[in-house]
Amino acid sequence: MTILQRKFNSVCVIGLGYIGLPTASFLGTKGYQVTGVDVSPSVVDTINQGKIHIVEPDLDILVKSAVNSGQLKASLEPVAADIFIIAVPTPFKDDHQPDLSYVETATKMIAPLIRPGNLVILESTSPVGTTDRVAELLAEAGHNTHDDIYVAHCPERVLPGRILIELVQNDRIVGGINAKSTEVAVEFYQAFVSGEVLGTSARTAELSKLTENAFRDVNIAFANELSMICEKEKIDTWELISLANRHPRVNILQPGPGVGGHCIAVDPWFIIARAGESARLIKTAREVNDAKPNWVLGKVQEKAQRFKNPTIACLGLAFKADVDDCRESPALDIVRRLIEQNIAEVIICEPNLQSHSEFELVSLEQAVSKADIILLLVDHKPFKVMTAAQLSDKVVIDTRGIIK
Ligand code: SAJ
Repeated sequence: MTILQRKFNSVCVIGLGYIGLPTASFLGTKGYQVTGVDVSPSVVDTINQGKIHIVEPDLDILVKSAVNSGQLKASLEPVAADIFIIAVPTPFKDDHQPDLSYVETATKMIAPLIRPGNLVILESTSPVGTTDRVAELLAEAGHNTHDDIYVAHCPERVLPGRILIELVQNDRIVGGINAKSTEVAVEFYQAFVSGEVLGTSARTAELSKLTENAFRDVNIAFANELSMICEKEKIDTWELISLANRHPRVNILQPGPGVGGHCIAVDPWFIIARAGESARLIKTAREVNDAKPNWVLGKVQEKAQRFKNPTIACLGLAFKADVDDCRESPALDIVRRLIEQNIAEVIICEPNLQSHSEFELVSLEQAVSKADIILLLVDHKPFKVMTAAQLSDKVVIDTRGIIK
C-alpha cells in the first residue's frame, strides 16, 4: 500500500520504552508522522536529539533517521493523530495483582484528542479484560466505541536483543473489541509486518500473549527443577538435558539462576490473578523460578565455608545474555544478597555496562585473577570462551552451564 492510499498517516505512541521507541521510530521510517510521548523530560530530550536511552542493536540508527527526517518527534504531551498506540508498563503490585494505572492514565490522557475514525491500540501486555476497560474509559469520556472509533489489542512479542528484526518478522495477533476494530487494526499491521497478522477477539489476544510467556516460564521451571534434582544425584544437568533433547519430541530449556526481565517473571501472575486455583501449574512454576536465586545463594555459602576470607567474583548482572538490562535480574538479586550476607569480598564483572550506580565493576581478567570462587550468573559471550582448565585453581559455581 502506498503512503497516499493509506487510511492512517499519523500515529501517537504513548510510552517510549523498549517497545514504544522501536515501534515509533520504525513507523517514522515507514512514512508515518509519529509523535512519541513519554513522562520523562530527559527521555524526550534525548530522542529529539536523535539519540537513545536504552541499549538495543541498531535502534540508534533507526531513531536518528526517523528524527532527522522529521517523521518522529518526542513530546511530553500527546497530540491528535489517526492512530494511538499505548505501550506503557503493566507491572504487578506487591500482592502480584496487576497494576493497570499506567494504561488507565494513558487512556485518559488521549481521550480528549480522539476523533471519529481513529484507531486506539493497546500494545502493553495486559490481563484479560484490559482492552474492554480501555474502551469503557473512552466511552465514559463521551466516545461512541460501537461505531465511531476502533479499539484493539495487539500484544508486542519481540525479544529484547532482536527487537527490530522481530518487530517486522514476527506473526502478530490482533484482537478488537468488535469485528470492525479487528479488521481495521489488522489492516494497519499488515502494512508493515512481514509475518502473518492474525485477527481474533481482544480477550483472546490478551490471553494468548500471557500464555506464550507462561509457557516459557513453566518450561524454564522444569529445567530449573531438574538442575536441583541433578545436584542431589551428582549428575551434570546440562549433559542430561542435551541427551534427553536427542529424543525427537523432547525440547527442555536451560536452567539458570532464576527467571528475570519484566515479561516472563511478571505475565504469568496476570493469569493467576484471575484464574486462581485453576492456574496451579503456572503458579508453581513461578514459585520454582522465584526460589532459584535462594538455592544458588545456598550453594555459594556452602563453598565459601571452605575459605577463611574468600573473594567471590560474580560474573554478570543483566537478566540474560548479551544485554545490559538489569531490571528484575536474578543475577542482580543474588549479588545484592551476597553482599548483605557479608561472608566474602564480592567483586563484580558486567561487560555490557560501563558503570553501575550501586557497585564498582571490574574487568573479567581482574575478576578471575582475584577470585577464590567464581559465580557465573549470566551466559554473556565473553564468559563463554573461558575453559575449566583456565579456572582449575578456582571454585566455580556455573549457574548457566557454560564452562566446558
Ligand atoms: N531463561 C532461562 N532459560 C532458558 C531461557 C531463558 O533461564 O532456557 C531466562 C533468561 O535468562 C531470562 C528469562 O528467562 O532471565 C527471560 O528471558 P527470555 O529470553 O526467555 O525472554 P524475554 O523476557 O527477554 O522476552 C520474552 C519473550 N517471550 C517468549 O519467548 C515467549 C518475548 O518474545 C516477549 O516479547 C517478551 O518476553 C515480552 O515482552 O513479553
